Amino acid sequence: MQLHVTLTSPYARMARIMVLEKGLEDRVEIVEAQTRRPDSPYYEINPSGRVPCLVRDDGIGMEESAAICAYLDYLDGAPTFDPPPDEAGWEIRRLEAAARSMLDGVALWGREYLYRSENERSPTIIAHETERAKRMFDFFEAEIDSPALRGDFNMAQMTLACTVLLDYSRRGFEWRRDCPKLAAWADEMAERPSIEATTPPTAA
Ligand SMILES: N[C@@H](CCC(=O)N[C@@H](CS)C(=O)NCC(=O)O)C(=O)O
Repeated sequence: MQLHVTLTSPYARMARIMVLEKGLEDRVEIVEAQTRRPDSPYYEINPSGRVPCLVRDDGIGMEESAAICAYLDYLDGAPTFDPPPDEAGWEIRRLEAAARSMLDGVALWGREYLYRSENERSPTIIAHETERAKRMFDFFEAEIDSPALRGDFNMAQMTLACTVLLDYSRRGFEWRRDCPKLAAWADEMAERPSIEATTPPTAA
């Protein structure tokens, strides 16, 4: 199988983390895709142009980090990341959904800085996403002692870690002082081998 990624994408990072968590390094080749380029050969593999995209052993490509993580988790027939349909499982799903919602916002916000020159940036989008991010960092500061975020590693933790461990310095955004519990949690998460091994080479 081939997993197409960029090393800076937090969504692709989740799929890369899952490969490591499930010990699939021998079965899944990591391939760096050329995204956001006119006529990139990657568009033949994934017409949306987004990463991650998993080209399975049957040759079929599938995108979307959550779907790829679930697929990889089920490959060995012994999934460990699928939350049970009980109170604890719904708590994991609730917090995963909130973290993904937060990530969707900060990813959009980051693109204003990564792909647009200063005179092209939208102050309206930046202001909206900055406020959303502030609310979501405060939300997770309040939720961080939930058993779903403190227990066995799961999709809520993976999604939140890939979100808060982005580099916010380019945007001049400092959240650690106001969210000390979340900051300590993020520091612990950063030491997990699968998370450490997938640290982006540059700011994302
Ligand atoms: N919902 C998708 C989001 C994937 C996504 O937005 N990936 C970005 C990188 S962070 C991308 O590939 N962008 C390239 C493009 O938009 O052309 C997922 O969870 O996989």
